[in-house]
Amino acid sequence: MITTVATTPFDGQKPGTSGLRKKVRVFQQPDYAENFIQSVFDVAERPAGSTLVIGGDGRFYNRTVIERAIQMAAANGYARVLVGQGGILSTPAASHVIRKYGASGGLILSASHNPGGPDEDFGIKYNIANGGPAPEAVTEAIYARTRTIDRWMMVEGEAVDLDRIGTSQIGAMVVEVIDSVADYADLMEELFDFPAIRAAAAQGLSIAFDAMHAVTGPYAHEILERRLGFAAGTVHNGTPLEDFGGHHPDPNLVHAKVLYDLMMSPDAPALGAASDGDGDRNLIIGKGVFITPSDSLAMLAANAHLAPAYAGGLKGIARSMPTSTAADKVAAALGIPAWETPTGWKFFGTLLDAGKATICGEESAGTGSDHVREKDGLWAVLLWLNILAVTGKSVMQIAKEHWARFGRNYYARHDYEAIETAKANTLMAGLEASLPALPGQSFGPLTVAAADQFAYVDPVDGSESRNQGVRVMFACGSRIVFRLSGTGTEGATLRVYLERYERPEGRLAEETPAMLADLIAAAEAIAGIAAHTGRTAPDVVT
Ligand code: G16
Repeated sequence: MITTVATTPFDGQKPGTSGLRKKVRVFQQPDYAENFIQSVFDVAERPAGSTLVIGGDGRFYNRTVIERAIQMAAANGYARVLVGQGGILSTPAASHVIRKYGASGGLILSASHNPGGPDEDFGIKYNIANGGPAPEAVTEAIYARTRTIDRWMMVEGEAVDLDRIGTSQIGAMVVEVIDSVADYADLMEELFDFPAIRAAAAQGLSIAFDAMHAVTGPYAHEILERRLGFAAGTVHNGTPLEDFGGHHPDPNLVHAKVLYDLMMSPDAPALGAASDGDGDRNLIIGKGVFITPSDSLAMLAANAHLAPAYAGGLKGIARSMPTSTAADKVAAALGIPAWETPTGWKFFGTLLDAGKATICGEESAGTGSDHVREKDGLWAVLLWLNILAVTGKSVMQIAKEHWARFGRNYYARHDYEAIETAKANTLMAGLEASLPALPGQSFGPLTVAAADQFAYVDPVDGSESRNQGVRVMFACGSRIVFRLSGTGTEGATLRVYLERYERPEGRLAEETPAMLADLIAAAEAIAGIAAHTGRTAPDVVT
């Protein structure tokens, strides 16, 4: 029997860069999660007989929302729900399951790399039938619906046992609890040269993988230790915990410091890697060398042909605007298109669907390909392992050879977190107002060649996205980008992206902070970060 519950709209249910992210306490308000999910169901394209995929990263409040989402799906006419065992599905695994089983979409419960627990963060995102994040037209429609919603619907029934694989029924709807890992692990086995990696592992190729007590633990245990034969203990922090052990499941040099220190020590394995809360991000560190996400994208693209799935070549490479231009140089050398999109994986969907790009990546530690429609942390790790196994080279060798061929893009992102929103908006407005006067001005040795606010017209569907970040381009090819994050849950986060290009005959083996010092000073002079925010140093440098 369908129960209809009267409700009233909540302010601020606008999906950000990647779904609706708020504090758990916000989600715990009566009707809060229900209003959002009902709004998704009210606007989503879902023909009669549709299947819905549900899964999450295992964080606190996951199970509560999954149970409610299943009851609501039954009342809203879905024929079938596929849910990961224990409520667990990594974001890329959910994308794969949506595609493999022809679902009309999926709900992924995650706040990604944000911390978890009763006082921390939670999130809900909706992915469409191609397996990718809902595009802006859909998220706008969901948001519009949240502002007028007056009821949500559910079917009450026996709670589904999320821990037991099998099929049950709620009303007319079938609920299948599926193995969270198997489909995804099979897909990885199709893409990569598992025999070559297995052979290299047997001969001493080693990896330390930090799952950060988040969702990739079970996936990494299965793929790295069981299917590829890396030693037991290869996977660190491999049990998903509701609060990620009290840490931020954010694979960067701050939150994965233990891994970084290991990789800089004499005992380092060949590859150090980590993934985030929901398994879509990756961190790559070689013995004695950190590979920036922008460089990793470029190096993976340059060597992708070594993996069976990409042996026939790439159709194109796409990167988000703030990501360094290292990948563009690879695309040029391969004679394929390089696409520059706004921040947000959702912008890659049309390019991948249209066959215009095969590999995509972002500075925010995301890399992936057309095998799913999300970025994929373990995919990147496996492609690196495939390359190491087939070439027999070290990460350091691959990086040095890459820079010697394409030049090196020194790169860093400076984050100023939890700034008062009004102050952050004033800073950005000031920057925008200063744009027309910037070209020709000099900051130390740097002269501004052009400055603009990035806007994008999707080459496939023609949709337009404005105000995607302020770009300041210098005559020497260096660049600073300023934008406000769309994923924070507290105040505003200012991101300042700094990039300096050195040609193959230039200085390729310097320390990044020294190479970026002039750009850091210019960023302060141009944006007045200290004056606007009172901050004299970033909270996080990645
Ligand atoms: C999300 C998006 C990414 C984006 C990142 C950072 O990643 O999926 O496309 O690059 O946020 O976005 P922002 O700079 O707006 O904070 P995730 O891993 O958090 O889902």
